Amino acid sequence: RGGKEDSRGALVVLEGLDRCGKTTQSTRLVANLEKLGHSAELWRFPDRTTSVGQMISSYLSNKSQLDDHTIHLLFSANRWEKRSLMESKLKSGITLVVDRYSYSGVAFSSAKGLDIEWCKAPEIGLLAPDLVVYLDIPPEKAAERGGYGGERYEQLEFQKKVGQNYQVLRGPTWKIIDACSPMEDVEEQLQEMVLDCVKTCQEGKPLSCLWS
Ligand code: NYM
Repeated sequence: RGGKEDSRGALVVLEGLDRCGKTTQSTRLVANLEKLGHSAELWRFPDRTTSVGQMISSYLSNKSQLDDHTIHLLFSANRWEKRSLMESKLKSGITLVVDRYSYSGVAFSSAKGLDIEWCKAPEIGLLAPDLVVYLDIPPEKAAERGGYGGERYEQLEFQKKVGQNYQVLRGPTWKIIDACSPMEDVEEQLQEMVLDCVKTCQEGKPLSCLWS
């Protein structure tokens, strides 16, 4: 263990409330990693390009109605359909920066009142991130940022519940960044955390599965 043959890319996940800056930061992070000579890709969930993703997209834009359990399982299926590609990319040395993952799945669905353990169950066996960075922003501040786009869930009261659920999910692989800091400071902190994580994965840290 730790030899060159175990070297792999890192699985880095960015989480946070809607409008916390995840998309901007994950884009910048990937560009910075590439500049430093690392191979990195930006991924996001939901991945709206697949047929499952299109059902999710239509639900989010209120074009279709689905039972809460059903949409939860579709979000999960959307991660499962990408699992093997994710594994092969990581093993080929590519670092994946993922904008939302299982924690969004659990935090948003349980905010509707679904049992948290029930929400976690279909996520068991997906690849566990090496690092989860939570961009922390008070829900009121997020709501002020240019307003919400009008998709389902983009409401203050709902986001408050999501924020509480994220707190319950926080574990040892989580790092918190104050998302109200200037954009450049967030970018710098994030990059430092990620480079550290990329190094341990290059050195052969084994891949593991959720929930661990
Ligand atoms: N969302 C996202 C969920 O409810 N469950 C999930 O598993 C994931 C990945 O979809 N409000 C919610 C969170 C967002 C919405 O995400 C769309 P984005 O990052 O705005 O495309």
